[in-house]
Amino acid sequence: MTVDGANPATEKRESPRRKILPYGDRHGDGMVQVSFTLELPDGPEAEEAGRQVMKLMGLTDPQIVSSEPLGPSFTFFVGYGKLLRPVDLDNLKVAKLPWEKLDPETINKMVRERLGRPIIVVGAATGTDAHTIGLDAILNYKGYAGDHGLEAYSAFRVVNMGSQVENRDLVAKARELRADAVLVSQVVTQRNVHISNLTALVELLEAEGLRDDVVLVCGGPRLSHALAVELGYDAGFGPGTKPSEVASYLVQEVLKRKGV
Ligand code: B12
Repeated sequence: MTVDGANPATEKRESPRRKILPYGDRHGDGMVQVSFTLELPDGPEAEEAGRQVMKLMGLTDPQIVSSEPLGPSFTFFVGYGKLLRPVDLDNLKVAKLPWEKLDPETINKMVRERLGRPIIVVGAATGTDAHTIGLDAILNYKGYAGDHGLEAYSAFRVVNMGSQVENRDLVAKARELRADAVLVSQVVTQRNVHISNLTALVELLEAEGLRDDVVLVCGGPRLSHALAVELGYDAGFGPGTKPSEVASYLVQEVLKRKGV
């Protein structure tokens, strides 16, 4: 039997639908691992509540395999359960990013030959956000996961303002340097603070008449291109982003806007 209940021996289809279940230790077993915290002291009641959480997630045969007290009134759980509703691969809508991945030599050459000066990039982690590692991974020479940051390219002049930068200071710096691109990092997302910070920046750039002069990019572990566009950004980059992906996007977008 296949995961959608069809018996391949007796049923023939012109083009079978491609469906998939999570893999635990054999094809189609649907096993998943989840982890979460409940605001309950560790004990039998918390464990039963944990199993209920997993049932509410649509998992069958929920098992709590680890429960660890987090102080006197919270418990952290790890559970295993089965997901029996498959993902229909033929119905997936996959957002394709509207830019192409380029290698660093091509990026440097394009900017040298078509713009004749480096692209000016100003970056910051804004608001109260003190996380700099993600922004540095994209901007600093050293880069991330063996991929050099924008500072390593002759195509970019990078000003990294660091963390806890006020939106007004970032906008002032972008104006002073006549930046081509503004890059913002938002890592903390508690109470949707990233949404309010990012929205306030767009509003400020618009109020200052600068929004159309810069390519506006945001990034962070809970950001996506779709969310960024919804918030009024030109592009957004999520977890695991490599600097060369950002470099590829920036060079294509800046050169397109300059018409060169
Ligand atoms: C290191 C760290 C810290 C360090 C930061 C040091 C530093 N200089 O950055 C310190 C100790 C200071 C810290 C403090 C806090 N932290 Co902290 N921290 C982390 C930790 C462990 C790692 C983050 C990290 O560096 N990841 C590695 C980088 C490379 O990944 P990244 O940030 O996702 O960046 C990549 C992409 O997202 C993207 N990207 C990111 N930014 C940008 C920007 C652009 C323009 C682009 C294109 C791409 C891009 O590209 C990067 C490379 O791929 C995470 C937990 C975790 N494992 O993720 C918690 C975490 C982020 N912290 C958290 C919290 C809550 C805090 C504090 C509020 C704790 C507290 N109560 O004081 C404070 C915040 C203080 C503040 N005012 O901001 C939470 C955030 C929860 C949430 N959803 O909001 C996390 C998730 C921990 C947790 N599970 O609770 N933290």
